[in-house]
Amino acid sequence: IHAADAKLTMAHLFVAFGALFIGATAGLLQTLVRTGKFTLPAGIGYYQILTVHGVLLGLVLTTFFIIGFVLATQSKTAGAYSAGERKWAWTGFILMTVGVAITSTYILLNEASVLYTFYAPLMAHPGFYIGLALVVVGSWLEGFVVFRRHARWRRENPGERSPLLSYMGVVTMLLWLIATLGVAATVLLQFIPWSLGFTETIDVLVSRTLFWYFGHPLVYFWLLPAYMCWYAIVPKIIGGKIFSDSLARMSFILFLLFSFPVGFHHQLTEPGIDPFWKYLQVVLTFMVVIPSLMTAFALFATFEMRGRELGAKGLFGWLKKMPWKDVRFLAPFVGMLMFIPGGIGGIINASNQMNQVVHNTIWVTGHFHLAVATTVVLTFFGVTYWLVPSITGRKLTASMNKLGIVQTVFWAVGMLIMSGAMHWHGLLGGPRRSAFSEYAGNADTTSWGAYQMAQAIGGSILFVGMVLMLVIFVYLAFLAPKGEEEFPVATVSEAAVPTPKVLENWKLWIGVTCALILFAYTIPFIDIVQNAPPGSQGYKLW
Ligand code: HAS
Repeated sequence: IHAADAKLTMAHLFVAFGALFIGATAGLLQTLVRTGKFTLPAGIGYYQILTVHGVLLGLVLTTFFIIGFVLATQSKTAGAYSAGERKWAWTGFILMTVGVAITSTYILLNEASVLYTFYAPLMAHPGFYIGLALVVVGSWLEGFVVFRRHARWRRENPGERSPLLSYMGVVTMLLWLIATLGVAATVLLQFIPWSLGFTETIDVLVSRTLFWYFGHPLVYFWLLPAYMCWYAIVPKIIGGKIFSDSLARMSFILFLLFSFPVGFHHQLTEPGIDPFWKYLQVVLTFMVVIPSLMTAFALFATFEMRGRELGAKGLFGWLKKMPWKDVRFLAPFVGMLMFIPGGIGGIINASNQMNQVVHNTIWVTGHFHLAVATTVVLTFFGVTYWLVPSITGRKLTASMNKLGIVQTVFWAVGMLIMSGAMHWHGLLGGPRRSAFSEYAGNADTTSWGAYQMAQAIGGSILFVGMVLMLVIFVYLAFLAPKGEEEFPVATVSEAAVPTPKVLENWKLWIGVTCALILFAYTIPFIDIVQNAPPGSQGYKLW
């Protein structure tokens, strides 16, 4: 890709991997605290490091990595950015980085120990929210650059099918843009005035509803770049082709449509929301499972087609033909594999009755460590192995490839132990978001010890995995031998049907998305505001 675009992507990756270092160290400390055998030194608080962990890994690592990756794949497939576009992207990046610095400062000063969900009525220093708002505004600027570049490609190539990775980048950033409207609203209209003392109260339910309007699409904003790699890059690495361009685009559009009207599945136990609307959003949640099942189908088809080309026989013969020793394949593949239990856990969470059992237990923490911290993050690591050397003019050496395989094993084993223990511990009633406690000798807690220990063992293995990843990243960015590394982008199988033009009809898809949002949220939102308790912000509003 163009050297100036490569610089832009690398800047994002440096922030992302810096966040990985601090965030994962905080994660290790949390698992140690939860064993009850370790106390944090120097008056550091448990919720302080839990906030560091959630904000730096859930919001900073992901957002910076994703935008860097989207920019690189778009520059590769749609062509370099113009000088003006690049300037806007840098402005966005700087705003985001300044925002992260402000937010992190207040967390580290223990003035914002409110976790990454910053639920009201927990109140942070206004700097925490202002920093977050800057991150969001900066990311919007970068999103507009992605939209502009895609539109420019379409103008310059009328009637042609747009590059798949650029198209996917547009959907990913569109999803982010529409989702962040919710969090921007609660931060600007509720949290900032309240934390500055301009308003005395805050409407808790309005703030949580706006947060989860954002929070669920947020998890698909994390997932879609992993799917970009699975659909359009992994087939090239295994020497195959994309199973179907239209299926890939369709699944991205389905994510855009169905990511939004489902936020209530995070609020199933909350009073103040009519059960009918919870029911409706649960049904819609099952709709958003469909594009993941389509993805699983397309990937099996890709692997099988390639396997058969190489002479594989039988249902699973393809397994023997995959390039297991190539970390660029292995890491995302392990990610896919872990998404099978991760996705099943999600379906359990979304089922109203079962949600009553697992909600607010550490089972949920186990679920998202499989989904985001394994599926998504291992795929991002898999991308790093070729992306960094490819855009910095270096080579992924055989020894780094081997170290990458060791890294993948450490990450997968650590996560399986930690997350497996979290699932069981949760079913035994272990709460999430909580430091060690014996709950005044409550009998239930006696069975938790082994699971807490297993989480600390898993967490320690993961810590080694994190260190290995950082060593590899730094080596690939600065020390690897100069050379040319492939930027793998697959072509579409000749057997695939042509892509229908309607998939590029943005007005239509944005229109349907807005209609679904209005349908799922208008009446419950009016209800929430109308029923706000006397004295709250919402009450005055009505
Ligand atoms: Fe979730 C809570 C429901 C997916 C992340 N989720 C969370 C939280 C996070 C999170 C961070 O309904 C906690 C938020 C908080 O702090 O409170 N989740 C779902 C559902 C899905 C789902 C239905 N979640 C994700 C993804 C995440 C993520 C993806 C991050 C990236 N989740 C919930 C619910 C809650 C929740 C409730 C609230 C719980 C509560 O009470 O608080 C679905 O999208 C899952 C669909 C996925 C599948 C799997 C498809 C499999 C594929 C792999 C193919 C493999 C191959 C290899 C080809 C059905 C695509 C095969 C090879 C072989 C050899 C076999």
